[in-house]
Formats: sequence, structure tokens, C-alpha cells
Amino acid sequence: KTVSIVGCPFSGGQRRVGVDKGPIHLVNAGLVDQLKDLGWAVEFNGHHQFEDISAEVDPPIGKLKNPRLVSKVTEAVAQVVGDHTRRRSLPLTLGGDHSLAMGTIAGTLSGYPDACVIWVDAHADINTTETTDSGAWYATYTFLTGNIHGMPLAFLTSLSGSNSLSDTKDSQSVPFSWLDSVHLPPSRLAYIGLRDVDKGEKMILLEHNIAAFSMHEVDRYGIGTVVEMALDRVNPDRSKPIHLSFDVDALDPSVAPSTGTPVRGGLTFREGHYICERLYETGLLVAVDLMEVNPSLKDAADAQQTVAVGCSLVRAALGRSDIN
Ligand code: DIR
Ligand code: MN
Ligand code: MN
Ligand code: MN
Repeated sequence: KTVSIVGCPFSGGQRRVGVDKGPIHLVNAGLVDQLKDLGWAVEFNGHHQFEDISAEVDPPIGKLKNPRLVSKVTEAVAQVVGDHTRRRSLPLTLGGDHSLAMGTIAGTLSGYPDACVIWVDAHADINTTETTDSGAWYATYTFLTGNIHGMPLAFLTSLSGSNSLSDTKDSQSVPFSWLDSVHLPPSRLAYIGLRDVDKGEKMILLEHNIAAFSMHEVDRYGIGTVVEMALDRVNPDRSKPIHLSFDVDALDPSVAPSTGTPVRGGLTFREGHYICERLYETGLLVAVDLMEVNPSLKDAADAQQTVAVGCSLVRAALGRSDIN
């Protein structure tokens, strides 16, 4: 069994500097050796180098910020992750902001067309090019709207497409046109850990009957039952490949403080680990993302704690057990 680490030092899908340093810190904390200790052959050839598109030549389109840059970077990630999945190596993508999941999930779908997605996050990340300012308080701060890390699932489920961005004249370079042929059916998406969902996103979840397990359901049923409920919705026969996209802000800020948009009332250390352990145990996990670790936020001890928890979640998803 081989895991291919895709380090993505990228922050263009949101406003806060430092999230691009997440993958470097995770690797420097010893992740490669930790995964070798679990019996994996580990491929890691340095962090991904992205071509840069400066802000002057990448003005907003509609409400979207850095659209050309985010499109280029995620397209490159889709290629790399797609290559790994097609040769049946497990891509482990380290972010970086969550816009990167447009690339990782598109890559997974190229190797496993029937894959389902378990999205662990405080946020739904399914704002469309239209609803991106639908957050109750975000709407009052225009600098907090149009951040593409809040939209990857809208593009992946085809609720948004490049057609809404085509005020760029030449059709060759319309951002996200590469994603138009990619489609994740909403019936193959399940959330765990939600607690900060924007008004427009709530309408989307309802309208498309998307499996959404918020912290309320975690409290009511317990995490063990919630993971089975999520799998029952997207993978009832436990036969489809699973892509796990884990935003570290799903965890409570006391557990993972160094992240760009912390929200109180999150998953405990164990609840986060349980999700990873159970998905590994299914034998169906084919791709893992760990996103939004920002070591420059809060103090150095908080950053170190967040990085350590991030590595620990990855070990759990790749088979670490306490008793064997
Ligand atoms: C908000 C925040 N819903 C947005 N999203 C975040 O920008 O669309 N996702 N922080 O992780
Ligand atoms: Mn989030
Ligand atoms: Mn599409
Ligand atoms: Mn997210």
C-alpha cells in the first residue's frame, strides 16, 4: 500500500496569510516517518510548486476573488491527485485552504467515478457564485465574501460553473471551465460537524436533500451513530470508494486553534479521530485531504498543537490503532 503526499502551500481561496505554510509544518512534524511506521510506502517529492498569477492580472469576476489563480492551481492539483488515484496510490493532500478540494475531488473522481465524499467541516463550503455573500454577518463585511474556499462543493456538484464567470472575453481562459465536465452528484456528499452554514447554503442543502450532520446530530446520536448514518446516505452498501475531506476547523477551537475561521462548539479530539478511524476501517478510503491548518494564527504553542492534531488525524485515517 502506497500513500502519495501532495503538499499544497496555497492560500488564494481566502484572505488570511499563513495557511500556505500548513503543509510545510505538517511534513516537518515528521508525518512521512509516522506513515512509514504504519506500514505504508510513502511517496513525497517536495511540496507542489504552483505558478503564480499576481493580483493585478486577476481582478475579481462577479463576487469571486482570485478566480484565475484558484482555477489554475486546483486544475493542477486535479492532475496530480488524478494520476495517483489512477495508479491506485492513495493521495493525501495537505492544505492550504479548502478551495484545493475542487482539485482533489475532481482527481479522485477521475480514478473512481463512483466515489462518495465525506466532508468534515464547521462550514458547508457550498456557496455558489451568487450566494457567497449570504452569511448573516459576512454580508456586512464585503472583504469576507467571494472567498472561493467557501465554494468548492458548489462547483463540484455543478451548482456553479464557468458559465457564470464568462464576462472574461476569450472562452479559453474562463476560470473553472476545466471543472464543467466534472460532476459529484449531491446524493454522494455527506457532511459531519456543521455549525456555521450561510443562509443561501441552507437552502441548497434542503433543495438538494444533501446529507448534513451538524453538531446537533453529533450531540443527539453520538459520533459512532452519525458516521453510520452518513455512510447509509452516501454509501448504503458500503461498496463505493470514499474520499475524506477534513477541514481542521471541524474540530473545536480548543483542540485545533490555528485555523482561519474557527467556530466554537466543534468536534472533540476523539470525535474527529473516530471519523478517521471508522472510514479507514471500511477499507474503502481512497483519498484524504487535511485542510486549513494555519500555523501563523494564535501563538506558537497553539500552532504546534494544531499541527500535531493534524498529523494525528492523518495517522488515524491511515490505520493507526491503539490495540494492534
Ligand atoms: C463562509 C466561510 N461560509 C464563506 N467559509 C469557510 O466564506 O463562504 N469555510 N470558512 O471553511
Ligand atoms: Mn471550515
Ligand atoms: Mn461541473
Ligand atoms: Mn472548509
